[in-house]
Amino acid sequence: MTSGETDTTPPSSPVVNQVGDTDSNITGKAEANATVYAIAEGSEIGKDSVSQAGEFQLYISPQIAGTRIEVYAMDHSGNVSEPAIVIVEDVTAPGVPQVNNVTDQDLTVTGTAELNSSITVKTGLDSWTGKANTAGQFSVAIPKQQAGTQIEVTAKDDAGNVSAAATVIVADKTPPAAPAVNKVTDQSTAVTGTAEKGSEVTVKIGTESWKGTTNTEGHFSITIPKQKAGTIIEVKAKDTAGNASSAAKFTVVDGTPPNAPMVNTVSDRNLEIYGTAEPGSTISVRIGTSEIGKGAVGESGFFAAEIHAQQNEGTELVIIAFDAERNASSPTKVKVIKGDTQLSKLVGKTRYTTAVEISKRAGLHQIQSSW
Ligand SMILES: [Ca+2]
Ligand SMILES: [Ca+2]
Ligand SMILES: [Ca+2]
Repeated sequence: MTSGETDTTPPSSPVVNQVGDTDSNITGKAEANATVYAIAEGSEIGKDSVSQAGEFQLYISPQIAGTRIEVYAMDHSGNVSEPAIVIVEDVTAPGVPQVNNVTDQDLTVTGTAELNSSITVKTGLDSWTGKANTAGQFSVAIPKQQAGTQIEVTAKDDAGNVSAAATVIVADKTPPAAPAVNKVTDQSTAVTGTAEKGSEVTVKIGTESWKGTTNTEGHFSITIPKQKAGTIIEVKAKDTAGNASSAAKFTVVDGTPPNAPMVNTVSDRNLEIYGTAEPGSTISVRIGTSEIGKGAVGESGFFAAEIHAQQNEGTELVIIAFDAERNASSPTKVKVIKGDTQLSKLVGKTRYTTAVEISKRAGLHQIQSSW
């Protein structure tokens, strides 16, 4: 510019570098020694002098992404360039999403994140996506996850900036299955069975209870005092998250064998074996292991077990009582003796037969001559 001449030529438009929404300056190139200023929404937001080398750096407070900034250059004569237009870029990642608790029963991951952001839910190699609504709420459908699974949730804005991940661990809300319990008899001093590995098992009888823990294979054995047959026992398992199973309910069974039967003398003329045993039990008469007769024991405890044939003198009979649970008594062994011929002669006499019957059923071995 020569002195005396009036400069009426405006500078060319500045060349402006991209501006991000975190930037606190605008840089670029413009006519040397000009002044550059930036205008956003009608207000000046910054101003700088261009260096001899034609470079500028004007300070601004960071602008919201999408803001349109016009940058002008003005020379010493007050000529103003056409504006350079720059739209503030979104370079800010959304904040970490807030994620609600997720349980192993849930089919969604819910929470809040940056409005309209895209949500990614990730477990290991699997991922599912959704979108935050205009209020920032999201609900992303997922398949049920196992308790303890780590879930990562990120939000991505439209510019592709991804938030840091929120991490949640899937909580256990699933109760264990009811324990499988082995038979408990009135002889048992422990309740045994299987339940969920690592669960706590409680045995409840009336108002009392006993606790134990399953081992790594799920087995448990909980010591209890002996219970009467017919007692109701309930067994529950509780996982480490405190979820309790339904109760396995069962009855203590009779595991006590009857006492060995008391058996009257048996002669080679007998077709019935008489004696006493546990009321309600069943009598089996055997030779060796083969059954030759049986009978029921009445309420009074007496029995008359029919055998299918008279046995020879010297034959060893084995008499066993079984209770309703088929618990077997120890065997009573009797040897068949020679019958009393005198008595057998008199069998026809009603009075005598009656007396014999009464005596036999009373468990007497000898007939008293009371007639
Ligand atoms: Ca952003
Ligand atoms: Ca569980
Ligand atoms: Ca019994």
